[in-house]
Amino acid sequence: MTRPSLTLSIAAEPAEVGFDPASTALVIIDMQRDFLEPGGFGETLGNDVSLLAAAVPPTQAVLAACRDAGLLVVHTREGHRPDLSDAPPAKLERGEPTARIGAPGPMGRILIRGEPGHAIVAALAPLPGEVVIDKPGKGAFYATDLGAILAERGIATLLVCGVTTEVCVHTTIREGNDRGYRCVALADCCASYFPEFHRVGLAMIAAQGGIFGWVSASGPVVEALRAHA
Ligand code: C5J
Repeated sequence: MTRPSLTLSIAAEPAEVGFDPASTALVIIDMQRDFLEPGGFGETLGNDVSLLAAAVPPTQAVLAACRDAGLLVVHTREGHRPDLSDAPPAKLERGEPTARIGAPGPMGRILIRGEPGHAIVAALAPLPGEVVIDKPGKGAFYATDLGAILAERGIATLLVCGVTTEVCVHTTIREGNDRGYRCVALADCCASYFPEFHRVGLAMIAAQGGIFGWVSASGPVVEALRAHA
């Protein structure tokens, strides 16, 4: 049975955007300990990981509202197989040898699936049954079954949260846009180690009439879903 379509409207840049909860997925990109907590991949690259913390509470609010409204929830994790067979040399050879992907760290081997650092932070932990996509690249579509899962559920719109704005969030929105999805970045639910990159990264999405998406925020999504409940 097909569900009736319902268009909710939210304020966004460059213009208001509509979405039907039945064909919308919340996609939370790489909210992993390796990026948000000290001792992980982000810190080994020389970053101040505390800069990402601000995105967690608004993402929690959107996640709760989406769960209550029955939206498809997708979590992604960047990481590699323990034997590194899915990690190209060009990705592995960057950084200090003692702090590269696969090297031991305080939260286990850096960016390796199954290690403590690879897990999603406790505040945003997936519920049993939610989709978790393990991705070897920056984009969530590359070398994953995300596209097949979204197609099977008839998804047309992606509400995108996560870290970092200009790397994995941007790459995923670009990939999604090229595949025909309406992609909406939720600004306060995204973060970067470089506040300027966060600001400019979001501006790039919405510029030129929304060249590859829209930018909104947690508040409008939560309000729209709560009003519809
Ligand atoms: C990075 C990501 N920044 N999740 N990964 O390497 O954005």
